[in-house]
Amino acid sequence: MKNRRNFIKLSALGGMAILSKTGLAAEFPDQNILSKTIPNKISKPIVVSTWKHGIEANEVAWKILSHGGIALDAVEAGVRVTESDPDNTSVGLGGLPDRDGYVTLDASIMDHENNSGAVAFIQDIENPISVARKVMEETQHVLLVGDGAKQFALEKGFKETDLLTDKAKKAWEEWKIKSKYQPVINSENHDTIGLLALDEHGNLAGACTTSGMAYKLHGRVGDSPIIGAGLFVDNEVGAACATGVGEAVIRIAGSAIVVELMRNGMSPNDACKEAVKRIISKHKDLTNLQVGFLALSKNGEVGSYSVSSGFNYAIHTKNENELIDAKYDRDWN
Ligand code: SD4
Repeated sequence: MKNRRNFIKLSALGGMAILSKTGLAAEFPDQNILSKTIPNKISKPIVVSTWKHGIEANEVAWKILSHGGIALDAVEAGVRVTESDPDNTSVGLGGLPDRDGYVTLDASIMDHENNSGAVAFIQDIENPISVARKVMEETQHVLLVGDGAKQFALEKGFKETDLLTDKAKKAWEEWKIKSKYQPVINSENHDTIGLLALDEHGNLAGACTTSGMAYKLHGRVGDSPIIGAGLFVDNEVGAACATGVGEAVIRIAGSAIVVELMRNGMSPNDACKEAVKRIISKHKDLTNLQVGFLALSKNGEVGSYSVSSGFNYAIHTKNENELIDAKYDRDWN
């Protein structure tokens, strides 16, 4: 994974960054690091999202937010860009399949009134986030899975699309030779997009969508469609999303915990760090374990933390849309 991502490595300092109350790093001699530090208070609107593909998603979300649009529309429109990108092998169309060759997608969405919708293990639908929104707005349910989710989508006018691109199929065929058809949980393919927005009206929303762990067992569902695990929004406090090994996130109710810690007074950064520490404390074997949390508070403060180095996120404010390296607990090596 670290080879695929061209992030600016903070080296050993990344895990030890100490921020003062003004958000300025207290003990970094390196000016590049200082210039990458996020100020604590950022005026709304603001949008943040996981990984490098978040830059493009943010652009679309920002167009909505900067014209007075609502956070819910922004988060849906933002992640649809990633879902519809055939070159992105970890979300939506072009996602790497499960070990049997099926592309199965998970997605969830939440608005500022705690309304939530999700789909899991859905196939042949390019934009599961929009299906999740329909579940939220047009049913009494929160989560639809598998064939039922697909049937619902088709009834709502979504069209059936073959999501397995030639590129993804080729990668799967190569994987089958090397892997002896074993499902692997490794450090690859952790590229879910989670996107959180605070609109001009002061309301939060979030969206999370993924093709999940590549070459997973058929039927496996990760954290992304589980409200409170891959995504959580509480308009009184803040929003959080997760990326990485979904099983580890589910075990600690990751995103709900981050929001709850923020409710109890922690900054988004400290809350993400505490959730990461909790994951680390619950896992004896940290080999290849990556989980990253991203959080946005009600007042527009952003924080992030990951188990291992390599996680980054995109943040769009009035000034710019830039990629930031998350702080982390340990280096891959
Ligand atoms: C999952 N959390 O299905 C997702 C994978 C992921 O970035 O985050 N990719 O476990």
